[in-house]
Amino acid sequence: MTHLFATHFGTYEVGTDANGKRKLLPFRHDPDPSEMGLGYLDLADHPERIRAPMVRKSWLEKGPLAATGVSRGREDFVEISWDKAAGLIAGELRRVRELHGNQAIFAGSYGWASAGRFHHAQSQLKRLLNLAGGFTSSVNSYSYGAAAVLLPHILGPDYKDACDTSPSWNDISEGCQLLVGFGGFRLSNAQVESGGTGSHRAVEWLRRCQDKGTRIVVFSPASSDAPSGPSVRHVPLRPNTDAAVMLGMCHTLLSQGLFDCDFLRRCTTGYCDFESYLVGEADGIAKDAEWASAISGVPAKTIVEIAEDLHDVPSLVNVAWSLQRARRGEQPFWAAIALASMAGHVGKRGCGFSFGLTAVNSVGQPVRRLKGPAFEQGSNPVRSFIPVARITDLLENPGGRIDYDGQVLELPDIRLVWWAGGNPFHHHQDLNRLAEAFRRPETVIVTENMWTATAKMADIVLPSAFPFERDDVAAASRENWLVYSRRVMDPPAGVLTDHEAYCLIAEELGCRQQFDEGLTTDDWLARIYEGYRERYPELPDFQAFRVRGYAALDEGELAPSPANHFRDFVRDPNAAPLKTASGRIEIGSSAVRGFGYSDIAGHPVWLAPEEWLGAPLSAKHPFHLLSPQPAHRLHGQLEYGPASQAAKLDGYERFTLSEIDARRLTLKQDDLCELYNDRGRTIAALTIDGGLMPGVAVLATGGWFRPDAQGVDHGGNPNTLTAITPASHLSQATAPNSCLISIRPWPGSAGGTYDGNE
Ligand SMILES: Nc1nc2c(c(=O)[nH]1)N[C@H]1C(S)=C(S)[C@@H](COP(=O)(O)OP(=O)(O)OC[C@H]3O[C@@H](n4cnc5c(=O)[nH]c(N)nc54)[C@H](O)[C@@H]3O)O[C@H]1N2
Ligand SMILES: Nc1nc2c(c(=O)[nH]1)N[C@H]1C(S)=C(S)[C@@H](COP(=O)(O)OP(=O)(O)OC[C@H]3O[C@@H](n4cnc5c(=O)[nH]c(N)nc54)[C@H](O)[C@@H]3O)O[C@H]1N2
Ligand SMILES: [Mo]
Repeated sequence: MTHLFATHFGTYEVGTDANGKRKLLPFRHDPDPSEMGLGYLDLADHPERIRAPMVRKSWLEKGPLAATGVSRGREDFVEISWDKAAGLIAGELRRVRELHGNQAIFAGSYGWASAGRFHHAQSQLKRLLNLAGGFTSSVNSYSYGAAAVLLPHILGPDYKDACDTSPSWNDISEGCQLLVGFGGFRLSNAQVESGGTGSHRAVEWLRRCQDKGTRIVVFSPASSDAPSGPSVRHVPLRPNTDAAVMLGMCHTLLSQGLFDCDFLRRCTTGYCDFESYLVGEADGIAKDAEWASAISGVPAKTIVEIAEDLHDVPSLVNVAWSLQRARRGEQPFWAAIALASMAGHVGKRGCGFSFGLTAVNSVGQPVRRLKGPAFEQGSNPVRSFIPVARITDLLENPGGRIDYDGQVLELPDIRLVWWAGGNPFHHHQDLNRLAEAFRRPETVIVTENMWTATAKMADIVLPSAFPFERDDVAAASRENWLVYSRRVMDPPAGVLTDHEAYCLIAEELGCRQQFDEGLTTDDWLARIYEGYRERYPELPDFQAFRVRGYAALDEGELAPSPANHFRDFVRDPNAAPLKTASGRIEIGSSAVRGFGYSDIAGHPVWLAPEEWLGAPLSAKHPFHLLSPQPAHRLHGQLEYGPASQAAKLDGYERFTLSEIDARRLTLKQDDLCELYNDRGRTIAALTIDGGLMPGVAVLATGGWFRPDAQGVDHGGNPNTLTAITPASHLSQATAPNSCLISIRPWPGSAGGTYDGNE
């Protein structure tokens, strides 16, 4: 019997060390296991662990109304019993419902939680709250929120998930000779898969493509986004200017007559308007390679060369998700679709366009995807919702209105917030502003396993068991693995699983029977697994699965039918139309144009963001900050794990700058620096990166927000600096990658300041 533990960063085997203590080992069937999780068990007795239900002192003493306001996040907590906690929460839910209605409860509760279908934190919370009359929810993700709203208009709702456009790695390795990656391939990202995996293969596939002769071009401000290898070319460019480069390439193809007229006519709509824009019919500006070069810093000659190549050989344009996590983030995705359509290889094996290769493990994996049941949430009678990244707007502006995808959403008046399985004080932008907004509702409840910055902002904190303290069935909806994740140890006394905690609250609310249906955890796991078996009868029965520890569809084989999404469509667009308004790829969309938003047009365009290296604000804040995913942890999770701690300097996060900028600022390797702008200040230690473009600073996400009494964050969280401004009025998506900052030495380290005027 293999004793396995499933996480978002892969599957681990449970063994023992020389002292007989439990430890995690790489899963023997995983060719490229992640080291990230090896120290996970160490967190079980970490001092930041929450060990009992806790209530903020004045909330307990004075009640929610008198306690609302400035002291949330700045006050002590009092330990209470589970019975007391369940009573307080049930009472508070009843009070808010009766006085303000269920839409006054916000439980969008965005976040990655843990792998495991049954103990999925959001599903547990939403099932409970649906039984209690519902809540205001959120839609879309931080990962590809702009794409999720744009792509249904351009490619149809089947492609709402950005990753679903990608050809399979197998097809790419066989059919594609040139892979052009805007945003490159940050290989540490491929360690992760939502729901877990048994087999990390993305990096191996990328290498296999190179071995088969696929040339790779990477456009990125950082050379570290380019994989190594002789056939790789790195082209640096200013952040947020990719759409301009792509437009310059489209113009090149147009002016040289290298575009595929037949494809554009048969398979796309709206090209004529786009062409008028390219040649500058209305504004007199040709979007040619010279124009794109002035914006992006990429030599015009390079833009022309690569455009010609994209046409001349079977090619694939891949865009990293990070590019749409920016102001006007829809544009690089839309422009890539236009570019690939002009180049004329869409629908050919392994060619065309794709989004997010190596963003997570699954994109492009040639495997059958396991579509199985989740823990049922029930249905939510409340209709009000926000696009997920509008949380600050929601709390700041009750009764306000926001545009979203052709609709106008009214923001309800939120009195109670409940978060479980997510960490908005990690993931959301402009954390100082979020902290103010979080002081407005009457009650904040957080279910967490550690004292995250979000838990500290709560009134009631429920301690949650770690995933290695419970049994579960884990599966990712884009992978082919099911893992029986077996408890490694018991949770501390005083800590319950989310399900056990909500059973107590359901009891108080009088809906216990509907909540747990009288089933044990084992019953639930069997029920979930049997749901998979109904769809995939070849899976072993539950007992056999439990004993073996895992099951995989077509283990070790390629998927029976290679995914080539656009082949049938391209062959005969009338017989196999896309589910867009026109049935075609919409290079121009009359729906998007019809919304009339100021920050998105009816076809791909380049619109300068407010914060980028060409903006007036760059005279004051001369560095463009990028905040990619952390290589040694999953967002804020595992922050106290050994891998994340080892990557720091004396507990401080590291950020990177180019050699030129370090010299200008008279800073040395390891100097502590203050990164700041009008929104906040954070401290991080300098790493000089010879491959980074001057003018760009990189600070990964996930450092825990730890503001001192002056409001200076010592956790190195980039979201102290980023803005809540959305990608556009269309998507209202998050846009942290459009952020200008200044940098100066933090007292204690030598060095001058650089104000941008050399
Ligand atoms: N600046 C900037 N910000 C970003 C991004 C960026 O690129 N730049 N990227 C964004 C993206 S793409 C994402 S997806 C988000 C990620 O943001 P989040 O998903 O919010 O980050 P996590 O740290 O994974 O938060 C999950 C939390 O759930 C808790 N948890 C785990 N298991 C359980 C459980 O069983 N029960 C309960 N109750 N809690 C549990 C963990 O302890 C953790 O605190 O960040 C976004 N933020
Ligand atoms: N180890 C680890 N892996 C993860 C995660 C994690 O927390 N840890 N999180 C997972 C999640 S939730 C997600 S959504 C994915 C995200 O996957 P991505 O969105 O692809 O990842 P990022 O790391 O945000 O950005 C990738 C690269 O984009 C480049 N970049 C940023 N802005 C620009 C730009 O304007 N132009 C160009 N050309 N390049 C730019 C940066 O240099 C960066 O290295 O990662 C997943 N993988
Ligand atoms: Mo994400």
